[in-house]
Amino acid sequence: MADGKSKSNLPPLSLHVPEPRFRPGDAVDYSDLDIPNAGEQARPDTNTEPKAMRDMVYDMIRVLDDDYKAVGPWDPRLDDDKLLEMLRTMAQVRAFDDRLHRQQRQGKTSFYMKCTGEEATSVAATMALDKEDMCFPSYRQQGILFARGYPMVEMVNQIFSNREDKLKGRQLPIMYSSRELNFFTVSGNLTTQYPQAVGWAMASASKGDDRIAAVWCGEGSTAEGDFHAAMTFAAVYNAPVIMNVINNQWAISSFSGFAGSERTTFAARAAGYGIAGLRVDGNDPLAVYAATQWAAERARTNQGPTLIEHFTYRADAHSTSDDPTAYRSAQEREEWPLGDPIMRLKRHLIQRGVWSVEQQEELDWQCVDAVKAAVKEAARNGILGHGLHQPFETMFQDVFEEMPWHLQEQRVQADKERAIKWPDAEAPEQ
Ligand SMILES: Cc1ncc(C[n+]2csc(CCOP(=O)(O)OP(=O)(O)O)c2C)c(N)n1
Ligand SMILES: [Mg+2]
Repeated sequence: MADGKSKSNLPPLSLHVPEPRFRPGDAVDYSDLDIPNAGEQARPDTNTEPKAMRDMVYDMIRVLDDDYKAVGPWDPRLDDDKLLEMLRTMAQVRAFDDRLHRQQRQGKTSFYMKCTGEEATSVAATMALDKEDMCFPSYRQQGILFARGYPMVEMVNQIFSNREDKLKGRQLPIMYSSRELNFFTVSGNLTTQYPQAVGWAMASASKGDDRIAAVWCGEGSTAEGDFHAAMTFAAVYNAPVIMNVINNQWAISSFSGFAGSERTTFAARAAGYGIAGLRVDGNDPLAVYAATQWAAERARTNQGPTLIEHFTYRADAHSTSDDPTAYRSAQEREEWPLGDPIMRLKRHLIQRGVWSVEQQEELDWQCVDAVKAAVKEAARNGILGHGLHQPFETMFQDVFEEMPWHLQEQRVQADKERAIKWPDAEAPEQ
């Protein structure tokens, strides 16, 4: 065909370019989404061979039914206190997201990312792990820090890149890090955390330790080579790791079809590598908890890794730099058939008789007040553009034990340019 002459009477080849089903203004109809009834999924033993549980990668584990009752073998049977802690933590994450998003709009920080609608996939998952287990998050798992009790004021200091920012202004806002809480530094380079988590888990196993790793990435990120390299290592070495894929349907303005969702599920990637795979209703906090608990027990008993696809929906914009009204139908959020994780857990607790609409209202106000207080306290340490940031010279410190020549050169050049631009600024310490 290269010479213009067809070699056969076959039709010309054609390329398939995925196209999302709904665009701005379109009516949304999710009736063909395959959503099984809650409680109908069998719960295999945690030592089951991956090939004996292959159906699970096409199914969906669900615990909360349409009446918000917990049903079936995956019900983790948590007590009221644990469920209330889960609800409070998710509500606090949402209140934090809403307020910090507004701080960006007010110019106090350059950037923010919400996890609205996806709170269960980090909060409930983390609650099913041990505090000693190592978490390798992407940028939308702030819920891990909340579940592990990280102070909100530290998060806001980082978001404001102020003089109390523990990361010294070297990370994009929201790219937190906490060694104490076993929360690996968030990287903006998608999916780098996957091979790192698997390598960490392999090291833990090779040392004969008892800690496992958990890693998160978005469905779009599964198209990265790092995802597949990590899967290979996890499978080959039977690494004690839980690999979470948060399928929130969108990767900024690219829909999940560009990462392969038109062909199969993300959980089905597990089958190809011969590891255990679970597909979970990501807006059902009890299902997320139960699946993580299952995978953690599997990893801890040397049965190897598990890939968990959390089927959910990114209810808000990708980040403060994004405007989803330009590329998707606003009806998607309203029509999303799996509801909202906080609302579902709230209803569950109400039907259990341990919670009420009034108590929820009070909780929501408490969460708002707590964030307000944290923001106020952090703002005293500086906000964007107010000059209360880390000293300039810290930019070149801490990476190398001895500063290499090229950084020394860059530092000298930066000092010169700084003296021209801000002649009144104090000279940096050498
Ligand atoms: C290696 C790399 N490629 C591209 C980007 C730009 N980028 C940032 S977020 C994003 C979308 C990721 O989508 P997904 O993995 O589904 O996660 P979500 O944002 O939905 O949580 C892209 C393409 C990046 N940060 N790193
Ligand atoms: Mg996504």
